[in-house]
Amino acid sequence: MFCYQCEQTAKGTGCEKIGICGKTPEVAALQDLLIYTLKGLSQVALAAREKGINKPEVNVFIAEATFSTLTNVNFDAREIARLVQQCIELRDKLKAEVESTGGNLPISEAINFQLANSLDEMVKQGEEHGILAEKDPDPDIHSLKQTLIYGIKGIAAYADHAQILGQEDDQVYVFLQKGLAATLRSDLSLEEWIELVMEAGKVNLRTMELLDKANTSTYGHPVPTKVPLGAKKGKAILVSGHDLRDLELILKQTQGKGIYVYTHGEMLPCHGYPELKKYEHFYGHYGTAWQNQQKEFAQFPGAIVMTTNCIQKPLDNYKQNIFTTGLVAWPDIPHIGKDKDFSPVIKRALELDGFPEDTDKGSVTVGFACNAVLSVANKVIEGVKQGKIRHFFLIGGCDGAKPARNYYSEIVEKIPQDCIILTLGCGKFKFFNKQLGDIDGIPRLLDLGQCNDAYSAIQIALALAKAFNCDVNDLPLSLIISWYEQKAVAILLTLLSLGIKNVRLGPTLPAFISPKVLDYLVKNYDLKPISTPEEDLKAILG
Ligand code: FSO
Ligand code: SF4
Repeated sequence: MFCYQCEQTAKGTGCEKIGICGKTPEVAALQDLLIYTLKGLSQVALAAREKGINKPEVNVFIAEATFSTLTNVNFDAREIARLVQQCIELRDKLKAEVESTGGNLPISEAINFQLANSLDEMVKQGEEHGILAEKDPDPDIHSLKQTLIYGIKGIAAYADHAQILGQEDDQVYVFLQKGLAATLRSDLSLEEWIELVMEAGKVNLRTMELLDKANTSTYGHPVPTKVPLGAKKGKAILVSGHDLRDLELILKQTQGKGIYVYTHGEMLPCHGYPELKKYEHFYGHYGTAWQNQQKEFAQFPGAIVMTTNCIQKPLDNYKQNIFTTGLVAWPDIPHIGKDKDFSPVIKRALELDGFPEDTDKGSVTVGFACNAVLSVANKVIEGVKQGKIRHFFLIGGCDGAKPARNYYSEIVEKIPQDCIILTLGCGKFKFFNKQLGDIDGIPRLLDLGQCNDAYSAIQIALALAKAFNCDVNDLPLSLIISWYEQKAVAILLTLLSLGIKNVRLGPTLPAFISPKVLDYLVKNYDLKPISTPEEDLKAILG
Protein backbone atom coordinates (compact mmCIF):
# COMPACT_ATOMS: atom_id res chain seq x y z
CA MET A 1 0.00 0.00 0.00
CA PHE A 2 0.97 3.60 -0.29
CA CYS A 3 -1.04 6.45 1.22
CA TYR A 4 0.11 9.92 2.19
CA GLN A 5 -3.16 11.80 2.22
CA CYS A 6 -3.18 12.86 5.88
CA GLU A 7 -0.90 14.61 8.34
CA GLN A 8 -0.11 11.53 10.43
CA THR A 9 1.30 9.61 7.48
CA ALA A 10 4.16 7.29 8.46
CA LYS A 11 7.56 8.99 8.82
CA GLY A 12 6.07 12.07 7.20
CA THR A 13 6.41 10.40 3.81
CA GLY A 14 3.75 7.70 3.40
CA CYS A 15 2.10 4.68 5.01
CA GLU A 16 3.46 1.61 3.27
CA LYS A 17 2.81 -1.40 5.50
CA ILE A 18 -0.35 -0.37 7.33
CA GLY A 19 -1.95 3.01 7.90
CA ILE A 20 -1.13 4.83 11.13
CA CYS A 21 -4.90 5.40 11.10
CA GLY A 22 -5.46 1.63 11.08
CA LYS A 23 -6.20 1.34 7.34
CA THR A 24 -5.18 -2.12 6.14
CA PRO A 25 -3.38 -2.66 2.81
CA GLU A 26 -6.57 -4.41 1.61
CA VAL A 27 -8.76 -1.37 2.37
CA ALA A 28 -6.11 0.99 0.97
CA ALA A 29 -6.05 -0.94 -2.33
CA LEU A 30 -9.85 -1.01 -2.54
CA GLN A 31 -10.03 2.73 -1.85
CA ASP A 32 -7.49 3.31 -4.63
CA LEU A 33 -9.63 1.15 -6.91
CA LEU A 34 -12.72 3.13 -5.93
CA ILE A 35 -11.02 6.43 -6.78
CA TYR A 36 -9.85 4.95 -10.11
CA THR A 37 -13.33 3.73 -11.03
CA LEU A 38 -14.84 7.06 -9.94
CA LYS A 39 -12.54 8.74 -12.45
CA GLY A 40 -14.00 6.51 -15.18
CA LEU A 41 -17.56 7.21 -14.02
CA SER A 42 -16.76 10.93 -14.01
CA GLN A 43 -15.55 10.77 -17.63
CA VAL A 44 -18.82 9.12 -18.62
CA ALA A 45 -20.86 11.61 -16.56
CA LEU A 46 -19.16 14.50 -18.38
CA ALA A 47 -19.85 12.90 -21.77
CA ALA A 48 -23.48 12.40 -20.68
CA ARG A 49 -23.77 16.05 -19.70
CA GLU A 50 -22.77 17.01 -23.23
CA LYS A 51 -25.84 15.12 -24.40
CA GLY A 52 -28.02 16.84 -21.81
CA ILE A 53 -28.10 13.80 -19.55
CA ASN A 54 -27.53 14.69 -15.90
CA LYS A 55 -28.25 11.96 -13.36
CA PRO A 56 -28.80 13.07 -9.74
CA GLU A 57 -28.02 9.55 -8.47
CA VAL A 58 -24.64 9.63 -10.24
CA ASN A 59 -23.81 13.07 -8.83
CA VAL A 60 -24.69 12.06 -5.28
CA PHE A 61 -22.91 8.72 -5.61
CA ILE A 62 -19.67 10.37 -6.75
CA ALA A 63 -19.74 12.69 -3.72
CA GLU A 64 -20.60 9.91 -1.27
CA ALA A 65 -18.09 7.40 -2.59
CA THR A 66 -15.30 9.99 -2.69
CA PHE A 67 -16.13 11.04 0.89
CA SER A 68 -15.89 7.35 1.89
CA THR A 69 -12.17 7.42 1.05
CA LEU A 70 -11.45 10.42 3.32
CA THR A 71 -9.23 9.60 6.30
CA ASN A 72 -10.97 7.82 9.20
CA VAL A 73 -14.32 7.28 7.49
CA ASN A 74 -14.63 3.75 6.12
CA PHE A 75 -12.40 0.85 7.18
CA ASP A 76 -14.63 -1.96 5.91
CA ALA A 77 -13.20 -3.75 2.86
CA ARG A 78 -16.55 -5.30 1.92
CA GLU A 79 -18.30 -1.96 2.04
CA ILE A 80 -15.64 -0.30 -0.15
CA ALA A 81 -15.84 -3.23 -2.58
CA ARG A 82 -19.62 -2.78 -2.73
CA LEU A 83 -19.11 0.88 -3.62
CA VAL A 84 -16.68 -0.11 -6.41
CA GLN A 85 -19.28 -2.50 -7.83
CA GLN A 86 -21.99 0.16 -7.64
CA CYS A 87 -19.65 2.59 -9.39
CA ILE A 88 -19.11 0.17 -12.29
CA GLU A 89 -22.86 -0.50 -12.55
CA LEU A 90 -23.65 3.22 -12.69
CA ARG A 91 -20.85 3.75 -15.23
CA ASP A 92 -22.07 0.99 -17.55
CA LYS A 93 -25.71 2.09 -17.38
CA LEU A 94 -24.78 5.68 -18.16
CA LYS A 95 -22.37 4.58 -20.88
CA ALA A 96 -25.17 2.71 -22.63
CA GLU A 97 -27.38 5.80 -22.45
CA VAL A 98 -24.66 8.03 -23.89
CA GLU A 99 -24.03 5.56 -26.69
CA SER A 100 -27.73 5.22 -27.49
CA THR A 101 -28.02 8.99 -27.91
CA GLY A 102 -25.01 9.10 -30.24
CA GLY A 103 -22.76 10.75 -27.65
CA ASN A 104 -18.98 10.63 -27.71
CA LEU A 105 -17.15 8.76 -25.01
CA PRO A 106 -13.46 9.55 -24.61
CA ILE A 107 -10.94 6.82 -25.32
CA SER A 108 -9.98 5.77 -21.83
CA GLU A 109 -8.94 2.66 -19.96
CA ALA A 110 -10.99 3.72 -16.93
CA ILE A 111 -14.19 3.79 -19.00
CA ASN A 112 -13.66 0.23 -20.20
CA PHE A 113 -12.07 -1.16 -17.04
CA GLN A 114 -13.38 -4.66 -16.24
CA LEU A 115 -13.90 -5.34 -12.56
CA ALA A 116 -12.74 -8.68 -11.13
CA ASN A 117 -15.26 -10.96 -9.46
CA SER A 118 -13.61 -11.80 -6.16
CA LEU A 119 -12.53 -9.52 -3.35
CA ASP A 120 -8.93 -10.79 -3.55
CA GLU A 121 -8.73 -10.01 -7.25
CA MET A 122 -10.26 -6.59 -6.68
CA VAL A 123 -7.55 -5.88 -4.12
CA LYS A 124 -4.92 -6.81 -6.77
CA GLN A 125 -6.59 -4.47 -9.24
CA GLY A 126 -6.49 -1.73 -6.61
CA GLU A 127 -2.78 -2.29 -6.10
CA GLU A 128 -2.30 -1.75 -9.83
CA HIS A 129 -4.12 1.59 -9.67
CA GLY A 130 -2.62 3.19 -6.57
CA ILE A 131 -0.71 6.46 -6.36
CA LEU A 132 2.65 4.84 -7.08
CA ALA A 133 1.31 3.20 -10.24
CA GLU A 134 0.49 6.61 -11.70
CA LYS A 135 3.03 7.47 -14.32
CA ASP A 136 3.70 11.18 -13.94
CA PRO A 137 7.24 11.86 -15.07
CA ASP A 138 7.09 15.32 -13.52
CA PRO A 139 7.07 15.14 -9.69
CA ASP A 140 5.41 18.56 -9.42
CA ILE A 141 2.54 17.58 -11.68
CA HIS A 142 2.20 14.40 -9.64
CA SER A 143 2.08 16.50 -6.48
CA LEU A 144 -0.56 18.89 -7.87
CA LYS A 145 -2.64 15.96 -9.12
CA GLN A 146 -2.70 14.40 -5.65
CA THR A 147 -3.42 17.82 -4.09
CA LEU A 148 -6.39 18.11 -6.45
CA ILE A 149 -7.68 14.67 -5.47
CA TYR A 150 -7.41 15.44 -1.75
CA GLY A 151 -9.09 18.81 -2.25
CA ILE A 152 -11.86 16.98 -4.12
CA LYS A 153 -12.26 14.56 -1.20
CA GLY A 154 -12.82 17.54 1.09
CA ILE A 155 -15.30 19.17 -1.31
CA ALA A 156 -17.13 15.83 -1.63
CA ALA A 157 -17.49 15.66 2.15
CA TYR A 158 -18.99 19.16 2.34
CA ALA A 159 -21.21 18.53 -0.70
CA ASP A 160 -22.53 15.35 0.90
CA HIS A 161 -23.32 17.08 4.21
CA ALA A 162 -25.14 19.85 2.33
CA GLN A 163 -27.03 17.43 0.09
CA ILE A 164 -28.30 15.48 3.12
CA LEU A 165 -30.06 18.69 4.21
CA GLY A 166 -31.36 19.44 0.71
CA GLN A 167 -28.78 21.95 -0.56
CA GLU A 168 -27.11 21.18 -3.88
CA ASP A 169 -25.51 23.10 -6.73
CA ASP A 170 -24.88 21.27 -9.97
CA GLN A 171 -21.71 23.31 -10.51
CA VAL A 172 -20.16 21.53 -7.52
CA TYR A 173 -20.95 18.12 -9.00
CA VAL A 174 -19.61 19.26 -12.39
CA PHE A 175 -16.32 20.21 -10.76
CA LEU A 176 -16.00 16.95 -8.83
CA GLN A 177 -16.42 15.11 -12.13
CA LYS A 178 -14.18 17.45 -14.09
CA GLY A 179 -11.46 17.25 -11.46
CA LEU A 180 -11.59 13.48 -11.09
CA ALA A 181 -11.58 12.97 -14.86
CA ALA A 182 -8.70 15.45 -15.26
CA THR A 183 -6.46 13.33 -13.05
CA LEU A 184 -6.45 10.68 -15.81
CA ARG A 185 -4.89 13.17 -18.22
CA SER A 186 -1.21 13.47 -18.97
CA ASP A 187 -1.40 16.40 -21.39
CA LEU A 188 -1.88 19.26 -18.93
CA SER A 189 0.88 21.74 -18.13
CA LEU A 190 2.04 22.69 -14.65
CA GLU A 191 0.16 25.99 -14.97
CA GLU A 192 -3.03 24.17 -15.93
CA TRP A 193 -2.71 21.93 -12.86
CA ILE A 194 -2.24 24.98 -10.64
CA GLU A 195 -5.38 26.48 -12.17
CA LEU A 196 -7.36 23.31 -11.45
CA VAL A 197 -6.13 23.20 -7.86
CA MET A 198 -7.14 26.85 -7.34
CA GLU A 199 -10.49 26.17 -8.97
CA ALA A 200 -10.97 23.43 -6.38
CA GLY A 201 -10.50 26.08 -3.69
CA LYS A 202 -13.13 28.32 -5.29
CA VAL A 203 -15.61 25.48 -5.72
CA ASN A 204 -15.02 24.49 -2.12
CA LEU A 205 -16.04 28.00 -1.02
CA ARG A 206 -19.32 27.57 -2.88
CA THR A 207 -19.76 24.12 -1.34
CA MET A 208 -19.15 25.43 2.18
CA GLU A 209 -21.66 28.21 1.46
CA LEU A 210 -24.21 25.53 0.55
CA LEU A 211 -23.46 23.65 3.76
CA ASP A 212 -23.76 26.82 5.82
CA LYS A 213 -27.15 27.48 4.24
CA ALA A 214 -28.17 23.85 4.78
CA ASN A 215 -27.31 23.96 8.49
CA THR A 216 -28.69 27.40 9.27
CA SER A 217 -31.88 27.10 7.22
CA THR A 218 -32.66 23.74 8.85
CA TYR A 219 -31.57 24.38 12.42
CA GLY A 220 -31.44 28.19 12.69
CA HIS A 221 -28.39 30.41 13.16
CA PRO A 222 -26.25 29.29 16.11
CA VAL A 223 -26.61 31.42 19.22
CA PRO A 224 -24.13 31.65 22.11
CA THR A 225 -24.92 28.69 24.32
CA LYS A 226 -23.36 27.37 27.52
CA VAL A 227 -22.64 23.64 27.28
CA PRO A 228 -22.05 21.59 30.44
CA LEU A 229 -18.98 19.33 30.35
CA GLY A 230 -20.22 17.16 33.19
CA ALA A 231 -22.97 14.55 33.23
CA LYS A 232 -26.57 14.11 34.26
CA LYS A 233 -27.59 11.04 36.23
CA GLY A 234 -29.23 8.60 33.85
CA LYS A 235 -28.95 6.61 30.63
CA ALA A 236 -26.83 8.14 27.91
CA ILE A 237 -26.06 8.25 24.19
CA LEU A 238 -22.91 9.88 22.81
CA VAL A 239 -22.95 11.25 19.27
CA SER A 240 -19.65 11.88 17.46
CA GLY A 241 -18.68 12.91 13.92
CA HIS A 242 -20.15 15.93 12.14
CA ASP A 243 -23.68 15.07 10.96
CA LEU A 244 -26.38 17.39 12.29
CA ARG A 245 -29.26 15.43 10.82
CA ASP A 246 -28.21 12.20 12.50
CA LEU A 247 -28.07 14.05 15.81
CA GLU A 248 -31.54 15.51 15.22
CA LEU A 249 -32.96 12.06 14.43
CA ILE A 250 -31.35 10.59 17.54
CA LEU A 251 -32.82 13.43 19.63
CA LYS A 252 -36.27 12.82 18.15
CA GLN A 253 -36.13 9.06 18.57
CA THR A 254 -34.93 9.26 22.19
CA GLN A 255 -37.58 11.75 23.31
CA GLY A 256 -39.39 10.57 26.44
CA LYS A 257 -37.16 7.49 26.80
CA GLY A 258 -35.21 8.69 29.84
CA ILE A 259 -31.98 9.01 27.89
CA TYR A 260 -29.69 12.06 27.85
CA VAL A 261 -27.86 12.80 24.61
CA TYR A 262 -24.25 14.06 24.69
CA THR A 263 -21.97 15.35 21.97
CA HIS A 264 -18.41 14.21 21.39
CA GLY A 265 -15.64 15.84 19.34
CA GLU A 266 -16.84 17.90 16.41
CA MET A 267 -20.51 17.60 17.44
CA LEU A 268 -19.95 20.11 20.28
CA PRO A 269 -21.07 23.19 18.28
CA CYS A 270 -24.46 21.53 17.62
CA HIS A 271 -25.58 22.79 21.04
CA GLY A 272 -25.75 26.31 19.59
CA TYR A 273 -28.44 25.57 16.95
CA PRO A 274 -31.93 26.64 18.09
CA GLU A 275 -33.64 23.67 16.46
CA LEU A 276 -31.32 21.21 18.22
CA LYS A 277 -30.89 22.91 21.59
CA LYS A 278 -34.65 22.94 22.09
CA TYR A 279 -34.58 19.25 23.08
CA GLU A 280 -34.47 19.10 26.86
CA HIS A 281 -32.65 15.77 26.93
CA PHE A 282 -29.84 17.19 24.74
CA TYR A 283 -27.65 17.62 27.78
CA GLY A 284 -23.98 18.39 27.30
CA HIS A 285 -20.59 17.53 25.88
CA TYR A 286 -18.42 14.57 26.82
CA GLY A 287 -14.74 14.15 26.02
CA THR A 288 -12.43 15.92 23.62
CA ALA A 289 -11.14 15.31 20.09
CA TRP A 290 -11.18 12.21 17.90
CA GLN A 291 -7.70 10.90 18.77
CA ASN A 292 -8.73 10.44 22.41
CA GLN A 293 -11.78 8.33 21.63
CA GLN A 294 -10.34 4.95 22.59
CA LYS A 295 -9.85 6.18 26.16
CA GLU A 296 -12.99 8.31 26.32
CA PHE A 297 -15.42 5.86 24.70
CA ALA A 298 -14.24 3.08 27.03
CA GLN A 299 -15.35 5.20 29.99
CA PHE A 300 -18.67 6.33 28.56
CA PRO A 301 -21.50 4.40 30.29
CA GLY A 302 -23.87 4.46 27.32
CA ALA A 303 -24.22 3.81 23.59
CA ILE A 304 -22.03 5.66 21.06
CA VAL A 305 -22.80 6.66 17.46
CA MET A 306 -20.18 7.67 14.87
CA THR A 307 -21.92 9.75 12.21
CA THR A 308 -18.82 10.66 10.13
CA ASN A 309 -15.05 10.82 10.54
CA CYS A 310 -12.97 10.36 12.63
CA ILE A 311 -13.42 6.74 13.77
CA GLN A 312 -10.54 4.76 15.27
CA LYS A 313 -10.35 1.01 15.81
CA PRO A 314 -13.07 0.21 18.38
CA LEU A 315 -11.45 -1.51 21.38
CA ASP A 316 -12.91 -4.61 23.00
CA ASN A 317 -13.98 -2.68 26.10
CA TYR A 318 -16.54 -0.60 24.18
CA LYS A 319 -17.02 -2.58 20.97
CA GLN A 320 -20.48 -3.70 22.10
CA ASN A 321 -21.57 -0.09 22.65
CA ILE A 322 -20.53 1.60 19.40
CA PHE A 323 -22.55 1.96 16.19
CA THR A 324 -21.74 3.54 12.84
CA THR A 325 -24.08 5.28 10.42
CA GLY A 326 -23.91 7.19 7.13
CA LEU A 327 -20.63 6.61 5.30
CA VAL A 328 -18.71 5.45 8.37
CA ALA A 329 -17.98 1.75 8.63
CA TRP A 330 -15.78 -0.61 10.62
CA PRO A 331 -15.83 -4.39 10.11
CA ASP A 332 -18.23 -6.17 12.51
CA ILE A 333 -19.51 -2.95 14.07
CA PRO A 334 -23.31 -2.64 13.72
CA HIS A 335 -24.32 -0.06 11.14
CA ILE A 336 -27.50 2.03 11.21
CA GLY A 337 -28.67 2.06 7.60
CA LYS A 338 -30.42 4.56 5.39
CA ASP A 339 -33.73 4.10 7.25
CA LYS A 340 -32.01 5.83 10.20
CA ASP A 341 -33.76 3.63 12.70
CA PHE A 342 -31.62 4.17 15.80
CA SER A 343 -33.57 1.66 17.96
CA PRO A 344 -30.54 -0.70 18.34
CA VAL A 345 -28.62 2.29 19.76
CA ILE A 346 -31.48 3.14 22.12
CA LYS A 347 -31.77 -0.49 23.20
CA ARG A 348 -28.06 -0.63 24.02
CA ALA A 349 -28.19 2.69 25.89
CA LEU A 350 -31.04 1.35 28.04
CA GLU A 351 -29.11 -1.87 28.77
CA LEU A 352 -26.07 0.04 29.99
CA ASP A 353 -25.81 1.68 33.42
CA GLY A 354 -25.67 5.29 32.35
CA PHE A 355 -24.18 7.93 34.65
CA PRO A 356 -24.73 7.08 38.34
CA GLU A 357 -24.96 10.70 39.46
CA ASP A 358 -24.85 14.31 38.35
CA THR A 359 -21.32 15.63 37.93
CA ASP A 360 -20.20 19.21 37.39
CA LYS A 361 -17.12 19.72 35.25
CA GLY A 362 -17.79 23.32 34.29
CA SER A 363 -18.96 24.47 30.91
CA VAL A 364 -17.88 26.00 27.61
CA THR A 365 -19.73 28.46 25.41
CA VAL A 366 -20.34 27.68 21.74
CA GLY A 367 -22.39 29.33 19.01
CA PHE A 368 -20.26 32.22 17.78
CA ALA A 369 -20.83 31.54 14.11
CA CYS A 370 -20.93 34.33 11.55
CA ASN A 371 -24.35 35.75 12.56
CA ALA A 372 -23.57 35.92 16.27
CA VAL A 373 -20.17 37.53 15.71
CA LEU A 374 -21.45 40.01 13.14
CA SER A 375 -24.26 41.04 15.48
CA VAL A 376 -21.55 42.52 17.74
CA ALA A 377 -19.49 43.78 14.77
CA ASN A 378 -19.89 47.44 15.76
CA LYS A 379 -18.55 46.73 19.22
CA VAL A 380 -15.64 44.79 17.70
CA ILE A 381 -14.83 47.58 15.23
CA GLU A 382 -14.99 50.18 18.03
CA GLY A 383 -12.70 47.99 20.13
CA VAL A 384 -10.13 47.93 17.33
CA LYS A 385 -10.40 51.66 16.70
CA GLN A 386 -9.96 52.46 20.39
CA GLY A 387 -6.94 50.16 20.57
CA LYS A 388 -8.65 47.80 23.02
CA ILE A 389 -8.43 44.95 20.51
CA ARG A 390 -4.94 44.68 19.03
CA HIS A 391 -5.19 41.61 16.86
CA PHE A 392 -7.39 38.65 15.85
CA PHE A 393 -6.05 35.13 15.62
CA LEU A 394 -7.89 32.35 13.84
CA ILE A 395 -6.52 29.21 15.42
CA GLY A 396 -8.45 26.39 13.88
CA GLY A 397 -8.40 23.08 12.12
CA CYS A 398 -7.90 19.53 13.22
CA ASP A 399 -6.56 17.92 16.33
CA GLY A 400 -4.33 14.87 16.37
CA ALA A 401 -2.04 12.79 18.53
CA LYS A 402 1.35 14.31 17.69
CA PRO A 403 3.07 16.15 20.58
CA ALA A 404 3.99 18.90 18.07
CA ARG A 405 0.32 19.90 18.21
CA ASN A 406 0.89 21.29 21.72
CA TYR A 407 2.06 24.37 19.80
CA TYR A 408 -1.61 25.31 19.44
CA SER A 409 -2.42 25.23 23.16
CA GLU A 410 0.84 27.02 23.99
CA ILE A 411 0.26 29.84 21.53
CA VAL A 412 -3.29 30.36 22.83
CA GLU A 413 -1.90 30.71 26.35
CA LYS A 414 0.73 33.17 25.19
CA ILE A 415 -1.45 35.40 23.05
CA PRO A 416 -1.66 38.78 24.84
CA GLN A 417 -4.83 39.82 26.68
CA ASP A 418 -5.75 42.47 24.11
CA CYS A 419 -6.19 39.92 21.31
CA ILE A 420 -9.23 37.87 20.29
CA ILE A 421 -9.00 34.21 19.30
CA LEU A 422 -11.44 32.73 16.83
CA THR A 423 -11.46 28.96 16.61
CA LEU A 424 -13.14 26.10 14.77
CA GLY A 425 -12.65 22.41 14.07
CA CYS A 426 -11.56 19.76 16.54
CA GLY A 427 -8.18 21.48 16.99
CA LYS A 428 -9.89 23.66 19.62
CA PHE A 429 -9.94 20.78 22.09
CA LYS A 430 -6.35 21.65 22.88
CA PHE A 431 -7.70 24.82 24.59
CA PHE A 432 -11.52 24.87 24.42
CA ASN A 433 -12.06 24.95 28.19
CA LYS A 434 -9.48 27.60 29.04
CA GLN A 435 -10.93 30.67 30.76
CA LEU A 436 -9.56 33.49 28.61
CA GLY A 437 -11.83 36.29 29.83
CA ASP A 438 -13.28 39.04 27.67
CA ILE A 439 -12.59 42.46 26.18
CA ASP A 440 -15.46 44.81 27.03
CA GLY A 441 -17.89 41.92 27.11
CA ILE A 442 -16.61 40.25 23.93
CA PRO A 443 -15.26 36.80 24.88
CA ARG A 444 -11.57 36.45 23.97
CA LEU A 445 -12.19 32.89 22.75
CA LEU A 446 -14.95 32.60 20.15
CA ASP A 447 -15.93 29.13 18.97
CA LEU A 448 -17.18 29.46 15.39
CA GLY A 449 -18.13 25.80 15.09
CA GLN A 450 -16.99 22.66 13.32
CA CYS A 451 -14.28 22.49 10.67
CA ASN A 452 -17.38 22.31 8.43
CA ASP A 453 -18.16 25.90 9.47
CA ALA A 454 -15.00 27.45 8.00
CA TYR A 455 -17.36 29.43 5.74
CA SER A 456 -18.36 31.45 8.82
CA ALA A 457 -14.73 32.36 9.52
CA ILE A 458 -14.25 33.53 5.94
CA GLN A 459 -17.44 35.62 6.09
CA ILE A 460 -16.28 37.26 9.33
CA ALA A 461 -12.90 38.10 7.79
CA LEU A 462 -14.54 39.54 4.66
CA ALA A 463 -17.00 41.57 6.76
CA LEU A 464 -14.16 43.00 8.87
CA ALA A 465 -12.23 43.91 5.72
CA LYS A 466 -15.32 45.70 4.41
CA ALA A 467 -15.85 47.54 7.69
CA PHE A 468 -12.24 48.71 7.78
CA ASN A 469 -12.28 49.36 4.06
CA CYS A 470 -9.15 47.30 3.49
CA ASP A 471 -7.94 44.09 1.92
CA VAL A 472 -8.31 40.92 4.05
CA ASN A 473 -4.52 40.65 4.03
CA ASP A 474 -4.25 44.09 5.65
CA LEU A 475 -6.52 43.21 8.58
CA PRO A 476 -5.04 42.73 12.04
CA LEU A 477 -5.81 39.03 11.57
CA SER A 478 -3.51 36.01 11.48
CA LEU A 479 -4.50 32.51 10.44
CA ILE A 480 -2.77 29.66 12.21
CA ILE A 481 -4.15 26.41 10.87
CA SER A 482 -3.70 22.86 12.08
CA TRP A 483 -4.45 20.27 9.44
CA TYR A 484 -5.04 16.55 9.59
CA GLU A 485 -7.28 15.25 6.85
CA GLN A 486 -8.54 16.26 3.42
CA LYS A 487 -11.33 18.66 4.42
CA ALA A 488 -8.53 20.83 5.77
CA VAL A 489 -6.78 20.56 2.38
CA ALA A 490 -9.92 21.86 0.67
CA ILE A 491 -10.16 24.75 3.16
CA LEU A 492 -6.52 25.66 2.62
CA LEU A 493 -7.10 25.73 -1.14
CA THR A 494 -10.10 28.02 -0.56
CA LEU A 495 -7.98 30.44 1.47
CA LEU A 496 -5.33 30.47 -1.25
CA SER A 497 -7.90 30.89 -4.01
CA LEU A 498 -9.22 33.96 -2.14
CA GLY A 499 -5.70 35.39 -2.23
CA ILE A 500 -5.31 35.11 1.55
CA LYS A 501 -1.63 35.26 2.42
CA ASN A 502 0.57 34.49 5.38
CA VAL A 503 -1.29 31.39 6.53
CA ARG A 504 0.74 29.44 9.07
CA LEU A 505 0.25 25.70 8.68
CA GLY A 506 1.19 22.87 11.02
CA PRO A 507 2.11 20.75 12.71
CA THR A 508 3.91 19.54 9.56
CA LEU A 509 3.45 20.33 5.89
CA PRO A 510 1.64 17.85 3.61
CA ALA A 511 3.85 15.01 2.37
CA PHE A 512 2.20 15.25 -1.04
CA ILE A 513 3.42 18.81 -1.65
CA SER A 514 6.65 18.65 -3.69
CA PRO A 515 9.48 21.11 -2.90
CA LYS A 516 8.81 23.10 -6.08
CA VAL A 517 5.07 23.34 -5.41
CA LEU A 518 5.83 24.44 -1.85
CA ASP A 519 8.20 27.03 -3.20
CA TYR A 520 5.40 28.33 -5.43
CA LEU A 521 3.03 28.58 -2.45
CA VAL A 522 5.64 30.34 -0.34
CA LYS A 523 6.49 32.84 -3.07
CA ASN A 524 2.93 33.61 -4.11
CA TYR A 525 1.00 33.24 -0.85
CA ASP A 526 3.61 33.54 1.89
CA LEU A 527 2.40 30.19 3.19
CA LYS A 528 4.63 29.18 6.08
CA PRO A 529 5.05 26.30 8.48
CA ILE A 530 4.46 27.06 12.16
CA SER A 531 7.69 27.58 14.14
CA THR A 532 7.50 28.10 17.92
CA PRO A 533 4.69 30.03 19.64
CA GLU A 534 7.20 32.68 20.80
CA GLU A 535 8.75 33.19 17.37
CA ASP A 536 5.42 33.26 15.57
CA LEU A 537 3.90 35.73 18.03
CA LYS A 538 6.93 37.94 17.71
CA ALA A 539 6.69 37.84 13.92
CA ILE A 540 2.96 38.57 13.98
CA LEU A 541 2.74 41.21 16.71
CA GLY A 542 6.20 42.70 16.41
FE1 FSO B 1 -11.54 16.87 13.24
FE2 FSO B 1 -11.46 14.43 12.12
FE3 FSO B 1 -13.58 18.10 11.70
FE4 FSO B 1 -11.37 16.43 10.50
S1 FSO B 1 -12.89 15.17 13.62
S2 FSO B 1 -10.05 15.91 12.10
S3 FSO B 1 -10.78 18.32 9.58
O1 FSO B 1 -11.81 14.65 10.38
O2 FSO B 1 -13.23 16.82 10.47
O3 FSO B 1 -12.02 18.65 12.59
FE1 SF4 C 1 -1.59 6.78 6.52
FE2 SF4 C 1 -3.18 8.89 6.79
FE3 SF4 C 1 -3.37 7.32 4.66
FE4 SF4 C 1 -4.19 6.48 7.07
S1 SF4 C 1 -5.07 8.14 5.83
S2 SF4 C 1 -3.01 5.31 5.58
S3 SF4 C 1 -2.61 7.42 8.37
S4 SF4 C 1 -1.63 8.59 5.21
